[in-house]
Amino acid sequence: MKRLMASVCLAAALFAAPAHAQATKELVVYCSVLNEWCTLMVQAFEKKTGVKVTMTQKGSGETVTQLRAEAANPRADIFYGGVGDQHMEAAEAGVTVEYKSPMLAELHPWARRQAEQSGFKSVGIYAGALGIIWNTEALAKKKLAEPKCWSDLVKSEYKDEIQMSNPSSSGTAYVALATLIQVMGEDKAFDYLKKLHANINQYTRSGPAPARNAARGETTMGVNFLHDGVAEAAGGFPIKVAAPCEGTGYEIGSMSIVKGGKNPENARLWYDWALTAEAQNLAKGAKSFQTPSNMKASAPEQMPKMESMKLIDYDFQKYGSGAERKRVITRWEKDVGSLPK
Ligand code: S7P
Repeated sequence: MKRLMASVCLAAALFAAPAHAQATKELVVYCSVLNEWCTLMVQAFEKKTGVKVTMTQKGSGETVTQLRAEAANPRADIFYGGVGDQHMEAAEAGVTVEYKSPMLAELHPWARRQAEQSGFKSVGIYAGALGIIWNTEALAKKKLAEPKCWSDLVKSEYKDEIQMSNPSSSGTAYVALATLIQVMGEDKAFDYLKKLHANINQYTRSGPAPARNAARGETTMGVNFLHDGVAEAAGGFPIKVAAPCEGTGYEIGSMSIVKGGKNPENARLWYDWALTAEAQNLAKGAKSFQTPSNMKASAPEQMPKMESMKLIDYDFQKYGSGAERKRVITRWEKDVGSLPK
């Protein structure tokens, strides 16, 4: 009996011991930064680790919807990038898992706060402020003044000149709603959004789309994260950006590990590496100019300087809650989205 037990234990040890050696060589990343940045990250990680990455790029709003839908049979290992509120929502919905990376100590306090507030189910990888972007040539041709404030965007001369994304699909647009509510108070913000509706030519599905469309002359102005406008300017398009004079909100772009992913070891490998200065320095090579969360990463020259803007004390805990998000978006759909044009 003793001998039998010994051989059972030995067999168990043999199967358990090579867990590391048995680690998969694959990783599935749902990536919510711009496609060029996602691709650079994947190439660099594959080169460094030999792990084969399957990457799908989608905005953060759509990614959270997908992660929820796949919860019973998760396909992804990592949710990389995208608006922090959406990562908070994913954490609350139980589709991501807690992980305390040894890299946390190298991060700015705002990135660590995102980790703490999500119960360590996500972490900040970049920050970026929301604002107004415009096509300088289109504006000059139409003899319109440069917008500087939220209040400018509702002026009648800007009728049909503005795009913003749709909060039902876009995390960026949700940050815009939450920002306006925090700047103006909720009822005034909704009055404002109704007036703004008259000047909107399209609510786009994805957050960066208004900047892309303005760059190509398909709209004159957009409500965007400022770095999305700067990315187009760096691509040679006539785009300028402004942080609204009344004050503006910002995102803590984040990252999370998906619960039930098939490659948890590689997920942690990606997570730790993505928090290094080396990985974060790749962003500027893809014309992504957010503020990096690693204190040792170099700030790109084109990066919108958040310290020179009037930033609100954005309540990430409140606006990251699924219930609040649902309430605000439902009100927007009812009071604003359903209005005739
Ligand atoms: O990388 C550009 C960027 O604007 O896209 C992210 C996000 O996926 C936008 O999601 P939505 O399409 O749902 O608005 C932002 O985090 C990031 O700054």
